[in-house]
Amino acid sequence: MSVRMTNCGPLGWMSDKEKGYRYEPRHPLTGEPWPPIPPILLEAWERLADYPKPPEACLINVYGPQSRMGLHQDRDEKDFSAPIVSFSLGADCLFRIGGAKRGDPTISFVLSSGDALTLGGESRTRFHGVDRILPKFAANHGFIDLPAGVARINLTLRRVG
Ligand SMILES: O=C(O)CCC(=O)C(=O)O
Ligand SMILES: [Mn+2]
Repeated sequence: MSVRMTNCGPLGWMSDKEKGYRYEPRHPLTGEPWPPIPPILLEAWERLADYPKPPEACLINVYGPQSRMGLHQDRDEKDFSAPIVSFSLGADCLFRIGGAKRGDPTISFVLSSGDALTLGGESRTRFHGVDRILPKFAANHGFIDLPAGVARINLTLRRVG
């Protein structure tokens, strides 16, 4: 996978050969609980999610300049009534979103650092992905100081259900 992942929050999304994709309360290597979700993200969820309970997971996707994420649906959560709230940091990317079926028409648009995107209601299970990181700011993302080799970070707040 070209995107590296980690988590914060009570549950973290992970995968291994034995059990596949799932949410787990602990880091698979350290056995430690994931760190808490930063208060600023919980506050953003309260403003954007229109959902009465706090997020249970924050998946952190770490993109290099060449990383991409294929078209997929987020379906490992039981509770589709809660939205997924996504935040972008660092380099711009070309984000693609379609319909409920893989073959449905898609549109693409740029997500920039500081953008928030909510997938809720009938859009909760739309196919979506990241076509590519845009070269502008991919190597030098200006005001945001990311580690070497990291172009973009995406944070998604989720209810697992
Ligand atoms: O990086 C993004 O903007 C999308 C991430 C995503 O779709 C996911 O983590 O399921
Ligand atoms: Mn997704």
